[in-house]
Amino acid sequence: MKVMVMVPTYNEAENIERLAHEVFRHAPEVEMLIVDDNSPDGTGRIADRLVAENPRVHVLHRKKMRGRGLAGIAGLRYALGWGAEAVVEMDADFSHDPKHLPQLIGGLSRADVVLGSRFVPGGADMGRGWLRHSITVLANRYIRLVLGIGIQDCTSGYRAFRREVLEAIDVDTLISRGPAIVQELLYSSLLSGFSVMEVPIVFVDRQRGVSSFNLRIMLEGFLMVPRLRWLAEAERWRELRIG
Ligand SMILES: Nc1nc2c(ncn2[C@@H]2O[C@H](COP(=O)(O)OP(=O)(O)O)[C@@H](O)[C@H]2O)c(=O)[nH]1
Ligand SMILES: [Mg+2]
Repeated sequence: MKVMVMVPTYNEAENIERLAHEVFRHAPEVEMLIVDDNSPDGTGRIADRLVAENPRVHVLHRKKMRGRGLAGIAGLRYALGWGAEAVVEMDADFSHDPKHLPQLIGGLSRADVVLGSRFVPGGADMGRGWLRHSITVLANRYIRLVLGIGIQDCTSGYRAFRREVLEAIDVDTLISRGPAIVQELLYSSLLSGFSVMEVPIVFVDRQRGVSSFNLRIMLEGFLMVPRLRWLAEAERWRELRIG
């Protein structure tokens, strides 16, 4: 199976080279795509060097409006254009341990989407402090309630998708510009009828670099959830009327 591991980066100069090394150590058969948003710390230049050194590394330099969601959409589009049969999304900061890659990719023989989950038996959310941990726990409860879905870790950005899922969703129609893309992609997969399996991961806080998370991102994510539900309900009504 042709697998592309997509890593959005913003100021990950201290992580990206070691991450590439670890990704290929645990999953030598994959290709890796770095989607950099013109990071001021020179992540993009390091990515260019990695591309020159290793034909399995690809880089996408985004220059215009930055955002985790916009970068994700561009990366997914690139991966599909390249011919990926499966795409894995992961963060660059080692919160997502590359050692879980074989489980995520292997799980695609049993489900259309395999989600690295902190909240199933064997999973954990380590070292982030009570505030960030509580935000994640509450966000998950809120998302489950508003979207009416039974997923334990709706905000985990470490997951694998079969190509068919991304084609059916049509990544160009996704509306999140920021990290809410994580919930949107998950919800769209479920609405399109694809199966989602959660496998345990141990999430650890980043050791190097700084998080992009802030109040604005949190509020945007909060507001995006009812908007996604509303759009889905409107679509359902439209189909009922037409059907
Ligand atoms: N391309 C791109 N990547 C981003 C952006 N914001 C965050 N990221 C990446 O998304 C991943 C998760 O971001 P992070 O700052 O660790 O957020 P946190 O894990 O929620 O604290 C990391 O790989 C970041 O480098 C962005 O605006 N553009
Ligand atoms: Mg992080």
